[in-house]
Amino acid sequence: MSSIQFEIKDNVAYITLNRPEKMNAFNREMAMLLQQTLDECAANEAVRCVHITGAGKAFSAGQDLAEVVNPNGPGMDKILGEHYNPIITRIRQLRKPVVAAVNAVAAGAGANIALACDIVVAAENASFIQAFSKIGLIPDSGGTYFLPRLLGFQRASALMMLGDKITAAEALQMGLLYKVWPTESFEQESTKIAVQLSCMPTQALAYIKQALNHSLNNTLEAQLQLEDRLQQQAAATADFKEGVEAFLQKRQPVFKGI
Ligand code: LHQ
Repeated sequence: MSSIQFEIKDNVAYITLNRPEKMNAFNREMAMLLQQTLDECAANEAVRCVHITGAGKAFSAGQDLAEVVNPNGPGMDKILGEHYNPIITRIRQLRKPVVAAVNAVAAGAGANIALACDIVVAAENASFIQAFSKIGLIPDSGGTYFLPRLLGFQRASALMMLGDKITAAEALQMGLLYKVWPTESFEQESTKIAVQLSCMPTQALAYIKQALNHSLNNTLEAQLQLEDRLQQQAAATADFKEGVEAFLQKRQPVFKGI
C-alpha cells in the first residue's frame, strides 16, 4: 500500500495520507510522494480542486519520530528543506484550491500542513496540537508564519509554547477552521465543498489565492495595485464571460476552469 493514496474523480483530486498504523506520521517516502502528487495535481488540467485527508484514526501525527533517531534516516539538515518546506510551498503556489479535511488528530507538521491549505474543515472529534515544544523543537511547516496571522500573536504564542491539544470546536472558535461537522457526515460534507470548488471558475480562485498570498505581507497600496492587475486577468477568462452571460440570462453558469 502506498503511503499516499491518490484518486481523481469529477475534477477533484483526493489525496489520503496513508500510514494509518503510524497515525499517518510523515517519513521521507511519504513527504516526497506528497510533493510528487501535488505536482501531478498542478500539471493535470482535469484537477480543479484538491482534497487532503488522513486514513484511519489521525489526519497526521507530523514527523515520524522513529525516522528522526534512525542513523540511516534523512537527518535534521534535510527534513525541513527537502520534506516540509516544499510541501507548504506547493500548497500555497498551486493554482487550484486545496481543502484540508481534518478527520482526526493533526499534530506537529501534520497540523501545519493542514493550516497552510485554502479551506480547513474538521470532524468534531478532530484536534490540533503544536506538539513541537514538547519534544524540544519549534513549530515548522509554516507554523510560525500562519499561526500569528490566523490567531493573533498572543494565542499563537501560547499554543506554540504550551503545546496544548485543542479540540475542533476550539479551533473553529479561534479562527483556525472554516467548519466542523459531526464525524458521521464529515466525509460527505468535506467532499461536497471540494466538488463545489471544482465547479467554480478555477482561474478566479487561483487569482484569489495569489492575492491572499500577497496580502499577508503587502501594503494597502501594493495590494490595490495587485487587485487591479489580477481583476483584469480574471475578466479576460472564458469563465467570467460565462458568469456574466448566465447571470443576465437568469440560468446557472457552467464554468470550465478557463
Ligand atoms: C508516532 C507518532 C509520531 C512516530 C504517534 N512518530 N510514531 C520537523 C523537524 C525534524 C524533526 C522532527 O519533526 C519535525 C516536524 C514535526 O512534526 S515535530 C512533531 C512530531 N509529532 C509529535 O511530536 C506528535 C507525537 N504524537 C503524539 O503526541 C500523539 O501520538 C498524538 C497526539 C498524535 C496521538 O495521541 P494518541 O491518540 O493518544 O495516540 P498514541 O500516542 O497512543 O499513538 C499511537 C501510536 O502512534 C503509538 O505507537 P504504538 O506502537 O505505541 O501504538 C505512537 O508511538 C505512534 N505515533 N505519533 N509522530
